[in-house]
Formats: sequence, structure tokens, C-alpha cells
Amino acid sequence: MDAILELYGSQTGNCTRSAIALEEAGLPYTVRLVDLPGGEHRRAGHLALNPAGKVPVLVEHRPGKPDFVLTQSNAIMLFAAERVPGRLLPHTERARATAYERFFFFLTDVIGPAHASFFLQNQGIADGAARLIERMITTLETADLYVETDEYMAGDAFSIADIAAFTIAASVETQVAWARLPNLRRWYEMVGSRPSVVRGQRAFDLS
Ligand SMILES: N[C@@H](CCC(=O)N[C@@H](CS)C(=O)NCC(=O)O)C(=O)O
Repeated sequence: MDAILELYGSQTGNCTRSAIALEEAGLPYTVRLVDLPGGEHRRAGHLALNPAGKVPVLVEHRPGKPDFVLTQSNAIMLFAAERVPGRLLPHTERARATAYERFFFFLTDVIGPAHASFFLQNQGIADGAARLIERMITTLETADLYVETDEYMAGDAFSIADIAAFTIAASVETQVAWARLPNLRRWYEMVGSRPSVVRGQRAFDLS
């Protein structure tokens, strides 16, 4: 019997990125919906998987061996990329380095500020939250240059950089200045219509 993958999560950007990566890698997995509003992630069952009480969590059930448990959405993406070489990261060294460069650009310069803004909003610091979102969108919009000559965010092949970029762009879709960013718009429409991306986006929508 092959290993079985289970992805615990909810309808959030971090969970969706992980689901899209598994879909794009073609790795079969089942979804385990975690009820965040109901506090399921803070109960013993979930804390046994992730003591930090967060989602997503990927569990690999391996016949005759202990389960392998992986937290951190980006580690899950890299796990998927390594499990199926060539699907989410290029084979050649320099092309792969560029994919990492763009991936980390979106993670640290765009998604990081978005998470910080969410925290500020929850703390009642609406002005700071709004400024961070504004800055995050301006930074995201600079990615128009990446797709001016290349089809994807890191060259001519889809990669983890596209997944990171797409999920955060989708979360601020109505606020991006698409009219003056034709390259980014073309890329966004193309990535958004990929069947694996569509499936990954809906992974936690079990309604
Ligand atoms: N760096 C972690 C962040 C995980 C995280 O913050 N997950 C959120 C949902 S997107 C969560 O579990 N929030 C519940 C809570 O903090 O109570 C990752 O990328 O997986």
C-alpha cells in the first residue's frame, strides 16, 4: 500500500497554497477540514499534530512506519516540489535559483506584510493595517516586470513562485490596478484558469 497524504486545514491563503502545490504535483491527498471558528485547532487532537495550533498540517501515513507530520505551508509546498521533481521547480540550478528568488520575494515582501496587516487589524490598529496592505499591493504590482517577457513568475515554466504570487493576488484581487498592469493581468488569468489551481482553491470549500 502506498503512503497516504492528508492535508489538514481551512479556507485560508496558507492552506490553499499547500493544496495547490499538491494538486500541481499530482500527489493524491485527502482534505481534513479544521474548524478554525470553532477552535478545533486549539484542541488536543490538533495540538498533537501541531503544538503551535495552526493550519495547514500535512500528514503522511506510511505503511509500517510512524506518520510523517509536516507543518508550515511553505515547507509543504517544497515537500510537494521535491516529491515530484520538475513539476514545481526547474531541474537546472540557475533556473531553480530564480524560482527560489521569486518565491521568497512573494513570501517575505508581499505575503509577510499581508499577515502583519491582518494582525494589526485584529489589534484594532486599522490605520497601520491599511498602510501595510497598500505597501503590499504596490510591491505585488512590481511583479508585472517578472511576467513582461516570461510566461510565468520565474521563467517559462509554472513554479512555486506562481502559487505564492497567485494566492496573495487573489486575496486582494479587487484592489490591484489591473488596467495599468497588462502583463500581470495576463499571467493572473492564465494561472487562475489552470485546473490544478482551481481544484486547490476549492480544496477546503466542502460546503
Ligand atoms: N507560517 C505558518 C502560518 C500558519 C498560520 O498562521 N495559519 C493560520 C491560518 S492561515 C492559523 O492556523 N490560524 C489560527 C490561529 O492562529 O489561531 C504557515 O505558513 O503555515
